Amino acid sequence: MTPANFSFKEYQPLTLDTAVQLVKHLGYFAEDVPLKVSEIGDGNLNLVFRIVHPESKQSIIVKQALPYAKVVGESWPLTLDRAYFESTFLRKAAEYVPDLVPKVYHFDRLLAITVMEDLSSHQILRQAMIDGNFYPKLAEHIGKFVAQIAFHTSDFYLHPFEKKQLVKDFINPELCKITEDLVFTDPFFDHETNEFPKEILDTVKELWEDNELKREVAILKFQFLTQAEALLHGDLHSGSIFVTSESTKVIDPEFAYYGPIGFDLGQFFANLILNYLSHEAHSTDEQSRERYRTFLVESIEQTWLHFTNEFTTLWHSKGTEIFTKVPGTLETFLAKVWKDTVGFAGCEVIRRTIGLARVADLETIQDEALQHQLKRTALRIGKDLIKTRSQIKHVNDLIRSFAQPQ
Ligand code: SR1
Ligand code: MG
Repeated sequence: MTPANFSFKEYQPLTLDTAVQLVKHLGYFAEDVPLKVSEIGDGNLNLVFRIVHPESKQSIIVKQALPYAKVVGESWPLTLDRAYFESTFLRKAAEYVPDLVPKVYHFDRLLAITVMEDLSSHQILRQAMIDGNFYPKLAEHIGKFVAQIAFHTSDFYLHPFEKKQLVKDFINPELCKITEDLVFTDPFFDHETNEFPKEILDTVKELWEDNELKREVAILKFQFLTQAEALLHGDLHSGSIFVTSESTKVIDPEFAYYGPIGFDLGQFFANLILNYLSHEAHSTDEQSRERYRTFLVESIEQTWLHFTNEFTTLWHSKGTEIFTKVPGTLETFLAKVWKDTVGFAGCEVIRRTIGLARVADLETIQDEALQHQLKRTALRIGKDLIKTRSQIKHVNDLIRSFAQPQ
């Protein structure tokens, strides 16, 4: 029975009961079957319900945007439109990389809900990396994911009218503003959203007083604001990736918008770098630490390699823009993407260390002295990536910037 106060015609946050009623109402399960339901959302923003038929084991996910940011509370109102951006991105991505995203079964803009494939056979990459698990296909999958979506939504491939229509469809001002503030602004000033142990205040102050750094961050922020190169996921950190040893699924693209291609790669690399640092604490012995760090370093190398190979193949086989035929144009463009990737990675390393929405990789380290030391190291690495990105020409230079004795 639908409670009298619940209507599928106006927005209301779902409860365990109404989530079940909804999937039955939509016809995914018969009215009379008993279902198991749990709220499993552990992200910063949304409700996520997993609904299972205990006998057949058939299961489904209902994700609903809340009208505020869950990580902060009702004092931070947030548009429900992000559910639209998420489902629209997932459907677009499925045109090019169907195996790398969850299937969307149903979207309702009014209720801000997406009904989608249950991926509970997978694990969130962030925790999986903290646990030291290996994912041999990760680099290939993420390189392919970024290259396929970026190329097929860029001016190198689309007719200019079609591309500009997509740019319009993905004008996502509220979610972009979060990134503009939390990634590109607040961490570089003494702002109330920052949080860090008082023991590292001296290092943080150095960062706030570094005007050369701030001028470079300003350039990166304005690139984020103005360079509509391709459709981006917009929040490609290790909490937005589900993995098994064979499969990778990119989730949570509610921050999707048209931006500089290096932003997605930069966020991904930054989160691998932070995990690399955190293994100073999480690995139990030197040998396993070295082995795991080798995996992380190779994942960065291979992601860039797969990205460039895939992008290059698409450029030559499907490029429609006349300048794709001019020798050297591709190399110049990829060099630009690389430089941006390094700079954006630097910003992400810094924000995940001292800003809002920090990462479990560092936050869960119990040895406080070690945690503080690693946070200082992370700030130094982030700063170097931003300031010296023009000299970091090759993926090996990037690796040298963080994979040296600490
Ligand atoms: C208020 S949202 C905080 C962060 O969570 C999301 O995953 C994004 O990374 C955002 O910056
Ligand atoms: Mg998210």
